Amino acid sequence: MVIEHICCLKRCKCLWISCWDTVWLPFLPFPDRLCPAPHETITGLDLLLTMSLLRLLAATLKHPGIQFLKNQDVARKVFLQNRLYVSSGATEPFLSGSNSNYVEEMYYAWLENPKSVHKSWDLFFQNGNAGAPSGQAYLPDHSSLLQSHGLTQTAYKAEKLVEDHLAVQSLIRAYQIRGHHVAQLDPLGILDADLDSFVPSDLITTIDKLGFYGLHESDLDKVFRLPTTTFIGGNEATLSLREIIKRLESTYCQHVGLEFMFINDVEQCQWIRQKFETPGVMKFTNEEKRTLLARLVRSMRFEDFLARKWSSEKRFGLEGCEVMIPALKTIIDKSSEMGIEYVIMGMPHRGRLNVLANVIRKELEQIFCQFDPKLEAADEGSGDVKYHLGMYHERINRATNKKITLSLVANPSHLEAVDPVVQGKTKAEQFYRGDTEGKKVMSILLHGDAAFAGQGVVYETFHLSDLPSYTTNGTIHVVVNNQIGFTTDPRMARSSPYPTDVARVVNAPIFHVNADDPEAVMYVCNIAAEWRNTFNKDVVVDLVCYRRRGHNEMDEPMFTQPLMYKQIHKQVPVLKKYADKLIADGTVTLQEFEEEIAKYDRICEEAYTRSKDKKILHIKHWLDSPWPGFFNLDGEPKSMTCTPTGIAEDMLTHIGSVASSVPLEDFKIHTGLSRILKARMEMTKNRVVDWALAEYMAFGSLLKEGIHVRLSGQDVERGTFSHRHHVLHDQEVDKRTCVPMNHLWEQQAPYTVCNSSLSEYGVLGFELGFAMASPNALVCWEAQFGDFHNTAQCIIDQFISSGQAKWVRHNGIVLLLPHGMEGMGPEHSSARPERFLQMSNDDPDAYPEFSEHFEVSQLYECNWIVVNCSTPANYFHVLRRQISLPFRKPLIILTPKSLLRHPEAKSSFDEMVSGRSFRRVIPEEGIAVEVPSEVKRVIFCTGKVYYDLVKERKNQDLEGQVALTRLEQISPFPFDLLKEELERYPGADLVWCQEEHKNSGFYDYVKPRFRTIVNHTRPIWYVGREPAAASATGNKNTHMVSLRKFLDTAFNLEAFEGKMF
Ligand SMILES: Cc1ncc(C[n+]2csc(CCOP(=O)(O)OP(=O)(O)O)c2C)c(N)n1
Ligand SMILES: [Mg+2]
Repeated sequence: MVIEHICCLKRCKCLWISCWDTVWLPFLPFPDRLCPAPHETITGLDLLLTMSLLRLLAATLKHPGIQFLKNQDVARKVFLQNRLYVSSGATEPFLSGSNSNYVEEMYYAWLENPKSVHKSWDLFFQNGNAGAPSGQAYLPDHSSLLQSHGLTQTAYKAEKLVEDHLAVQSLIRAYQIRGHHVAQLDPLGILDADLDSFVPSDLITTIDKLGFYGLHESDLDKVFRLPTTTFIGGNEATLSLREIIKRLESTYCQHVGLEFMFINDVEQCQWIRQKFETPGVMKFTNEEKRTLLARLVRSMRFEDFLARKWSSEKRFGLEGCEVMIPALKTIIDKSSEMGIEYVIMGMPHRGRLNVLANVIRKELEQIFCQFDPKLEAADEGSGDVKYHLGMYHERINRATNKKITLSLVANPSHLEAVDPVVQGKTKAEQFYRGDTEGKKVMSILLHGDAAFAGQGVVYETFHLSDLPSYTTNGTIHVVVNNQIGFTTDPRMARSSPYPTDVARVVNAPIFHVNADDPEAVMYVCNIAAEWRNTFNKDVVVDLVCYRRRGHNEMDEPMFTQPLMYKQIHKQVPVLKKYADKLIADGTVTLQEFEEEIAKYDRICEEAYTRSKDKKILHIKHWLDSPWPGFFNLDGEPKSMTCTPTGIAEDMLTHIGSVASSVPLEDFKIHTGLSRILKARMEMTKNRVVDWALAEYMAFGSLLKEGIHVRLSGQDVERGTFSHRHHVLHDQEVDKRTCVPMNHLWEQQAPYTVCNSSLSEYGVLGFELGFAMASPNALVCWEAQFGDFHNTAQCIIDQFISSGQAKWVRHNGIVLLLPHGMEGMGPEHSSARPERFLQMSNDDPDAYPEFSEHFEVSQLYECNWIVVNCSTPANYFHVLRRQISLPFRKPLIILTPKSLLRHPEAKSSFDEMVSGRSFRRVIPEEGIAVEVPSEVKRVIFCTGKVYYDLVKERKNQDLEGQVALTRLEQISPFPFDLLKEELERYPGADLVWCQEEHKNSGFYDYVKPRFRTIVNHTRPIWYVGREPAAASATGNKNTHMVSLRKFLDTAFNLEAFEGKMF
């Protein structure tokens, strides 16, 4: 289409553009002022507007025939120079100023083919080229245009034609946007999947709706040109309105409901439209249909088998959504075909056993034996219920004959909590394979409808999906949308139309599909897999289904959903429906179908028989992330020793100098940072480190050993307290950064430091998942302030604290939790150490035996390690110890704030060199130890308060009478070292001093353990703040007064005289 003519028609209030294909496109509504008089020339600003609208129209229409003519050779401009630039706007009025581009384009087109422009232009250019005088080249040709028709009639017809085309375009768009609202998604046919029975007025559900568009029944057989934004025509460029509506209905309003028009990327929208609109796309070969039927047989008969054998056992069956099994298998097949080698899955309870059996292909007897209540657990730990355990399996994908690894991540009951964990593990697996685009490793997350809509961590996880250091390059989400959550109706469970609306925030397409149409489900799953592979973005498949039984098999659903369940009881199972269809169309015979069923039933029966021989349950066989070579063949640590964590001095010096420099040339850093780097250099020269430098040295030395280090959390790159500066920013080149840690050694592991989204639950879960993938990485998550970790409490309680006990899975994640009472208010003071300590599994009352490897074996027995270091050197060692240990344990480090810059909180290289290691306890090293019998009081403390105590003791001149002993490792409790300390001062008061309130901090944890050491013969007095509801005061003065008060008590040697304990 070449836009060839603009004219202003008499009193039409609009501008017309005539096109060679005779479609006349009006610009409506045009305000009067743009068309003030008949045939009046539009000039100046009006014309400018007109022309820009013209271009906008052309761009919007994107008709394949639209040509934006490019400037060609200069010689061709001669005419225009003569005509346009020499002639005045007054003499050739319509050629004035700003429409010259348009006319120019027209002219080029005319030069190439005079017939490509309107007759009037042809005449005009001919006259112009022939040298017509200024102002006379243009002869208005309305006469020829209007010759055969009267003006009114022509205009009317043209207007109608244009309006009808626009109406059809709008209609197509309406289906693309809102067709899903009327799609037949609910297999029960009783609930609207979007929770709204309202039918959008712009969908042609009845013939009278045509009126919405100014169309009429009589227009149904008129033929319309299809816009480029639809593929319903296939190879045809035009279709009758009747056919258009039919095809739109079949694409958008049958068993698939597509939500994608909110996606900002036109190419992605076009891709989806093409995949679903192209006529005949949803066709399957007989072979594919038979495979689908066989998969449905397995899915259905597996549940039937369990129901028959263990009718009163909870299993959270899949009945009502059996299609989920072929759906997952289709996604995996397609992904494998496109190069995926490893699929990591996370899912809730519903249908989990079926997934284990029929997707991951766990041996059936291993599943069945779990129903035996007498089965003993071979592994230590508490274990978990069968529908929480994880799985890892390598096998050949039958559809593609390629190797595939499948892992189902173990999870707690806490719905959706596993989502970020799966993402973190997926990211790590991609990272270690160098799979930067996610072409080899991918994740699939399954969700229940109520949980997907209700749990905030779903949103947090979606927000990680496109962040460079967190993206897994697209996740396929599958929702088992059984339209109920336990007993709760979706109308009471969410405010969004669909349970999947959360995915819209990341522009993920959402494919709703009626789960009773297995072929539609398969089609959608194939497209979801292709989408991920094409765009590396998330996609949601919403399986709209039902739940045949109660929430679990013991539950009576009729109590609360009587009508729904009446319908469900009448519902023909999907397998029967599909089998009947395939038998009816001759794809399979009844006999073949029955044989398929009998074959699978036999498989189940045989496995059941074998399962009875199993006497012992090995939870290890349910490990989702094995670490080959890390443990011995029995899955035990290879030793019970820990290599020393000190390193050679030249390494310290080297790391110190890199940490003080800018490894890139012409890189201008901030002057304030230059000062910091200079100070680091000074420290290195003086053989001392502060907190940040100690951390640098720990990370840097591990990198040299080939250990990947990842530090993630809010603002970790600079450090909340502006102390770290691991990413340098060029002050003159935008976005130019440098990470000196990655310039330490020629051969080193990569260092990842990444500011995260403002999420704790999501990001901590992610890092836990990352740490799961390999034991040879130090994965650290830092809270902005320790106080905020409780928004990730679920990850801490359900995974970090108890993960190993439940799933025999080690994890060495490090939590860095800034902690310290510094008058910063109730939410910037406490990492709540009491909570971590309360969850520590060491027995306060059991006095341990001190074996040769007590320190390491105590660590092996514990569920996590809680430390509160008071020196940079100790922080350095404890980070390195994480990797030196022959096993992995989560490490909770309470990190300082003011100590980051405290002049006393520095360590000498001497404390970090080879031979030195982490000190669980730092005993008194001053004059008090010289004559211990003179010591009247031993104050045990941990962390920052030590520095307050040292200062106060000096002020009060009590250095000979009061000993200060620091607990650096709080849990597991260093019984052995503290016993020595207590025995060193037999006549002294024993005091626990903490800056936290009495009902928080460490006191409740240490008190019973101290008492166990002294066999309850000596009291442990408490010195610290009073009990309080909030973890800290918001009032600076109150803070200082309470500090003063407890310091006074700490050094009042009579404070506890005569007191009972
Ligand atoms: C965070 C959390 N809150 C509450 C529960 C208790 N609970 C278990 S299943 C369930 C309903 C889940 O509904 P839905 O997500 O639709 O899954 P369905 O059981 O229908 O497959 C609830 C509330 C839970 N497991 N986790
Ligand atoms: Mg549900």
